[in-house]
Amino acid sequence: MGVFFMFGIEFVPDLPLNNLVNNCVLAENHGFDAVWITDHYNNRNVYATLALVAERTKRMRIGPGVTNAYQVHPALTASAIATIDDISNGRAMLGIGAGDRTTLASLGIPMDKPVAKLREAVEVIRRLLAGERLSFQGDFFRIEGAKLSLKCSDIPIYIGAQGPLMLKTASEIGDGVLINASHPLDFKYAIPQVQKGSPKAGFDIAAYASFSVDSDEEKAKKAVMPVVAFIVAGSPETVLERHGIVPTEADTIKSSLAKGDFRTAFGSVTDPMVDAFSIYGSPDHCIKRIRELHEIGVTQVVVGSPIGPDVSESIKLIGEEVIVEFGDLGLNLG
Ligand code: F42
Repeated sequence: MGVFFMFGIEFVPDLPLNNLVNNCVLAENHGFDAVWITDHYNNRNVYATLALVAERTKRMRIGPGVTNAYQVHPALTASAIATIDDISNGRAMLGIGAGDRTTLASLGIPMDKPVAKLREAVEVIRRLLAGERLSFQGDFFRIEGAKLSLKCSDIPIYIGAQGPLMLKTASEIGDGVLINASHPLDFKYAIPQVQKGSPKAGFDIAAYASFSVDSDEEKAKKAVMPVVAFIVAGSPETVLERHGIVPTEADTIKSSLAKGDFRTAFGSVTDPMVDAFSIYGSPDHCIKRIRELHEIGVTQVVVGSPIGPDVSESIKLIGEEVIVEFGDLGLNLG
């Protein structure tokens, strides 16, 4: 069981940024410790977004959750995150993963050897961030005498991971892992995989969870159903089976989404699906779920989309009724 506990929050920069930045400030004022901004080329750029967040916040850690080494060369990632660290007075953290297979395919980038490539990328990033003049001859990256012109703090690197090999690797190369899941069963599977590697002391196991809180449980559920539909459609069969969801139910959602028939897709989301793929409901119910995760070994809960039916109100509710319940567990921002 972890000795510390953090609350993170995730935002997708898919709308004008004013609202997102205001919600980051609100989250900071309501006790959140970290903000993760998702990285997809079709949304607003993740580092431009983080620069605005850095300017307006004072305490929270901030970082991309997650970038990848297929679209961005690790030297550029090192430079970008060092810049965010500079602007934020040492509050940067870096989330990096394999990348989204569908997005990469749409850009014509094959996802070859994702684990090995990520391992190299993280080594390059760490050595550049440490101020080294780097010459590196890897299988994927060849670097001759590269050096950053700016110094930065010791930036924690988190690995986005779901697969067994990536989970194990995360604990070998990372300071933490961001696991896209919400249910204890998924962490009962994932945490032993992480432990097969070599997690250092203070290694942070983060549940990157789909979250929806409201005092009205039905409203919370309704808000999370579209997100759950996409999660079900994108989940491998092994994960569906783990939660007792039969493939045909998932197929209906998948084919409806593919046709753009959102009414059928969202209407086909069942209660067991919502329970498996989100933390939703009243603050009390969410507290219960978070405690279960903490008991299994989760040390950070990242409150992810949709957050709630009214994002700002839900942030306040989480701060006032959920985060306060975990004050006794302390905090270690490293
Ligand atoms: N993706 C994005 O594009 N943008 C985001 O903002 C984002 C956020 C995010 C947050 C948390 C999180 O957990 C994931 C997130 N992702 C985001 C998705 C992320 O980029 C990955 O797509 C996702 O984490 C899936 O990764 P995975 O751990 O399932 O790894 C994949 C690649 C996988 O198949 N892993 C297998 C495994 O067992 O872990 C490895 C299979 C494999 O390729 N093995 C190789 C082989 O050749 O067979 C051998 C190993 C090698 O590479 O050398």
